Amino acid sequence: MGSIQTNDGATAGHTAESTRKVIVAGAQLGPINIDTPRSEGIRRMVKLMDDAHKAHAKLIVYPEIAPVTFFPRHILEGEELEKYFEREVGGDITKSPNLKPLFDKAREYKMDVSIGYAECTGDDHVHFNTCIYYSGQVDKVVSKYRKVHLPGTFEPYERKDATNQLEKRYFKPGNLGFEAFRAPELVPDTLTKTSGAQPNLPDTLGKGDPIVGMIICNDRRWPEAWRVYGLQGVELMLCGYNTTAWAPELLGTNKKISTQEKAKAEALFHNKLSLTYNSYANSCFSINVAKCGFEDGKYPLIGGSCIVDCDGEVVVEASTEEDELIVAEIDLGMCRRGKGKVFAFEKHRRVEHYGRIAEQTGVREPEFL
Ligand code: CDV
Repeated sequence: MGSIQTNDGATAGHTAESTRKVIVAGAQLGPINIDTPRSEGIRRMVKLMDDAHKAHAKLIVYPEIAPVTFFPRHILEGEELEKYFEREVGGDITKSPNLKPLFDKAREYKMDVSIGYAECTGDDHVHFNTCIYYSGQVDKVVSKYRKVHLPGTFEPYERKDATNQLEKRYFKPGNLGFEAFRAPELVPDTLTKTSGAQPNLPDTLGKGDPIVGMIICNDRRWPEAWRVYGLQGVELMLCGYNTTAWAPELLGTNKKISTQEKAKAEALFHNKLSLTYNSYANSCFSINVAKCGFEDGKYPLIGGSCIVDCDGEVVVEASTEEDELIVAEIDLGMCRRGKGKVFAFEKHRRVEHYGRIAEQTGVREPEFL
């Protein structure tokens, strides 16, 4: 446990004049079993944060529902279910007793943190699959995202030994949309309101504080989610995931993926395909972080945590299915090329032909001949 992968100290897309370089980290977690105490999960996460601090990272990203086992595979109710959810204290998740040790450390290190957790809201007790962005630079939670695309089923599968994915049962679909936000002071020398600068002018594009977006696991397979962020000029996408490596009921099966080994290879391929293509098509970097390995010795989750650059190339990738830190120095200034040329949306998009994307949910085939 506890290895570190870096991009060999090389700057991904270094340009001498750019001031938008920052060292970032993804904290891949190995399996967390159903009987693993929450405090143990948090201890391992703090250890990875210590390593990220030593590597001079200013941002660390953790997986979906990070500190506990991926409980939506189990049929749970009452206290057995509620115990997996986090609650804000006085409207502040950094004070939740479970997560506080992690945020206390982030405050000490002045490190930005994105972390996924199961959220139970204050008054109305609604459940969401959530992540937040805490800025260690200014000691404040600056954004929250609630997973929009919930995979799986409401009812468990009939076959008793099938692996369930009961996210539709345990969570409401996210109600916060895909709102990009700026990460304060993550890179130096940015334009801000107080300097009197206006965004969206030719000479101020890409010069404010970094524009960040968050998605959770299954969301990464939906180009619509990425494009909504792309339209807000996103430079850095963050994505935590728990992706099963073998679940024929959930994912379907055929000859090509008839064994666990082949199914896992395909799951890893689709993971990378989604992350690399959508990073390229929206000219943004992405930090993508797994919880992985065999939870409870029998539920396989893929690894493949990676940092992808804005040309869709993998900069650094995890090599284990255990706790492992991936680290890269990225240059957000690199995003300008794609945003200004091939994916200059304002020059090339044809929204008059895109109506169906927002008006229609399912498929409607053409009339038969
Ligand atoms: N936690 C997830 O959202 N998992 C899904 C399922 C389909 C494996 C995923 O897209 O990875």
